[in-house]
Amino acid sequence: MEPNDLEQSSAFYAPLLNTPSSGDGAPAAATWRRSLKGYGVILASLVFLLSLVALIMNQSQEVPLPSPNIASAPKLEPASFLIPEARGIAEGVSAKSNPSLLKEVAFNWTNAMFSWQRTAYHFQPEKNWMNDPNGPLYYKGWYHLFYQYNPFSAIWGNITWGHAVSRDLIHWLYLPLAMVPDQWFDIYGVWTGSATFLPDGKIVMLYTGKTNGSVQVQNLAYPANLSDPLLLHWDKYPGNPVMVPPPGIQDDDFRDPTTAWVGPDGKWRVTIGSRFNTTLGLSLVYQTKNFIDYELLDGVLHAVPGTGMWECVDFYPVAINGSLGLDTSAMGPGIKHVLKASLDDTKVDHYAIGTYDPIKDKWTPDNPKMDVGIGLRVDYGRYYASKTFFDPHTQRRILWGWINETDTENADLRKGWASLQTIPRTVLFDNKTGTHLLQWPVKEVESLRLNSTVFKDVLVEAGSIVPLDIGTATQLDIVAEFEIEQLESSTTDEASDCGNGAVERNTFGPFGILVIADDSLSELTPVFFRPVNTSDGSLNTYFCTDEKRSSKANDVFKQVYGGEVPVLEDEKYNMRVLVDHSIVESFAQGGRTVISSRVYPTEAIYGAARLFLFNNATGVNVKATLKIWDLNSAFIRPFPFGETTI
Ligand code: DQQ
Repeated sequence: MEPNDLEQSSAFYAPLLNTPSSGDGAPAAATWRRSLKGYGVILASLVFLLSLVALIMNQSQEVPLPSPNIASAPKLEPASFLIPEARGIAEGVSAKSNPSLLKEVAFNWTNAMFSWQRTAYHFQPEKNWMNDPNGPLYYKGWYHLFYQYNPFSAIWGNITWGHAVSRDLIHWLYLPLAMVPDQWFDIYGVWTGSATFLPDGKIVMLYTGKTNGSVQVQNLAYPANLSDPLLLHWDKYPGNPVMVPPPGIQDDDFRDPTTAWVGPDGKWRVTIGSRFNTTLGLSLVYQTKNFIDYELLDGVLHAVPGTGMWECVDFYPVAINGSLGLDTSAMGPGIKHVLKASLDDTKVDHYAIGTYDPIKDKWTPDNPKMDVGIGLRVDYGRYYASKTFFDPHTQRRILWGWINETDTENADLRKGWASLQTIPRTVLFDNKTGTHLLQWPVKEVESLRLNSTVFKDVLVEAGSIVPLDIGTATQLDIVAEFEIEQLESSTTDEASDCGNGAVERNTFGPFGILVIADDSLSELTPVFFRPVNTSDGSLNTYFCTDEKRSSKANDVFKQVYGGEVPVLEDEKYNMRVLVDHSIVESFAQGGRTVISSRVYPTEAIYGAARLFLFNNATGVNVKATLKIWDLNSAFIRPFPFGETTI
C-alpha cells in the first residue's frame, strides 16, 4: 500500500488527559495555539460529544460499540462474580497472587472476552498453567522448548515439564510431557533446569527437584534415545540428587541450575541461584567432570546485597563486536559475560554485563552501580524467569521469557489457561552504547507478516491523537520512527521516569502509539517515549507502556511500566511493537529497552481494536513514519504422530 497522508485527520481526537473530559494540560506553545484555532470548534464539539458518550457508557454497559465488526464476536455469556482468595507465596515459588485485586469488584467478564485474550502467535500450551521456559535447545532440525507446566489446572502446582518442538521457533507442535514428578527427589515438582551439550553430542539436563522432604536438590536427566530428534523420552539418573543444599544455604533456597560451561582446566561449571542470610542474593558455582560428582567452589560467582533470592540465574558470553551469538563455553578476548538473575522478592529479571575470570570463577560487573538486581532489567514489563540458549544452527543466542497474567486466578480458571512465552529474541551486546544488550524478535516471526501499510512523515501535533487506518489491529508487527520539532523552551523540573503514564505531559513527551484502543478511546494502551530535560541541557529518554486505561475492568492489575533508553545523537526515536491480542511486546532503539505488557480490554477487542499515534507533549510536534504489518496466526497444535510428513 502507498504511504498514507494523515495530516488531514490529525486533529480529530483530543489529547490524552488525566480526566478525559477536563480541560487541563492545555499546550503552551505559540505554534500549537495557532493550529488549535483552526480546529477549535471541531475539537470542542468532539470533546463534548466524547464526554457525553463516556457519560452514557458509564451509566449503561449496553451502549453498542462503534466498531462494525464487533457483531462477529462469539456470543456473550455472563461470568461468575466470585474471586477466590489468591494463594500465598508460601504455597510455592511461583504462586500467582495479585492481592491488590482482592478489594476490587469483579468485572462481568464474558466468554467472548476471555476467548479474545488467547494469543495467536505466541507460544502457550493448549490449556492450563505454564511458567518458566526450561532447557531450550536445538537438536537434529528441531527447536525444543520445555516449560514448567501444571497438567491439571490453570493455576500453579503439580509442576511437570511440558514439551514442544518447532522447526522455526514460531510454529509449535505439542509433545507428551517430558518429565513428571514421580521420584522421591522430585515428587513435589520437576522445577526449572537447563540443557548442556557435551562434545560427544550427548545432552545432559540438570533440573531442580523438590523432594519428598521439601528440599530443593539438583537432579540429572538425559534423553533415553539420542537418535530420536524429538527427544520424547527422558531418563532420570537413578543416583539423583547430584547436588543438595550446601551448609549455610536453606533447603528452599537452592534452585534452577544453568547450562554448564567448560573452563580452561577442562572441567565443567554450573551456577545455581541462592541467597544467604535472607537478603544477600548470590550464585554458587559447582565444578564437575562427569555431571554426576560435583564440587562446590569457594566463594561465589557473584553476590549482591539486598537483592534476596536469585532464581533462574543465566550466565553467558556475548561478543563485543559482530552479530553472532556464542556458545556458552566461549571465553577470551573480545567477549563479555552477562549475568542474569530473576529476583524472587520483586519478580523482576535483572542483568548486568561484566567480565568473567575463568581461573577464579568470579564475575565482575563493568559498572558496580549497575550490578545485578540494582541496574538494568531484561524486560521492564510483566516478564520473569528468562533463559537463553545457543542455537548452533544459526549461530544465535536466543532468549525465552515467561509472561505471567495480571488478572485474577478466578479469571484464569474460567479461561482454562494462564501465561505465555515471549516471542524468542536474539541477544547481542550493544557495542554502540557498550552498556546494554540488544534484544530483537527472531527473524522467523517475519514469516507471519501479511499485508503492510506505510505511513510516512505523519505530523502529530503537540496534544493530538491521529488514527491510523489499518482496520482491525489485534495481530500486528509495527515498526515506527519519530522525529521531534521543538516548539518552546523546556523546563527541567520534569519527572525522570515514566511518570504517571501517558497522561503526564512534559515539554518533550510522551509521544508514541496507542495499541489495542477502541474508536472512542475508552480503552487504550500507550507505548511511548518520554524524553526528559536534564539540568545539563541534554535529554534522558524513557520508554514506557501505560496500562492504566487498557481495560475498563478493575479486577486486573494495571501498571505504568518502563525504563530509560539511550538514544544516541545519530539516532531517531525508534520502536518495534508486536501486538498479539492481550500481549504487547515493545522494543525501543533496536532492543536496548524492552517492555512486555499484558492487557485485558473489554471493548477494544475483535474488530473494535484500533491503532493510533499520539503526542501528549506540550512543546514538540512529532513526525512519525511507520510500517505496519498484519500478522498471521502461528500454527500451534499437537504433534501429528500419524502423519508421514510434517
Ligand atoms: N519457578 C520454578 C522454580 C523457579 C521459579 C518452579 C521461578 O524452579 O525458581 O515452578 O519462576
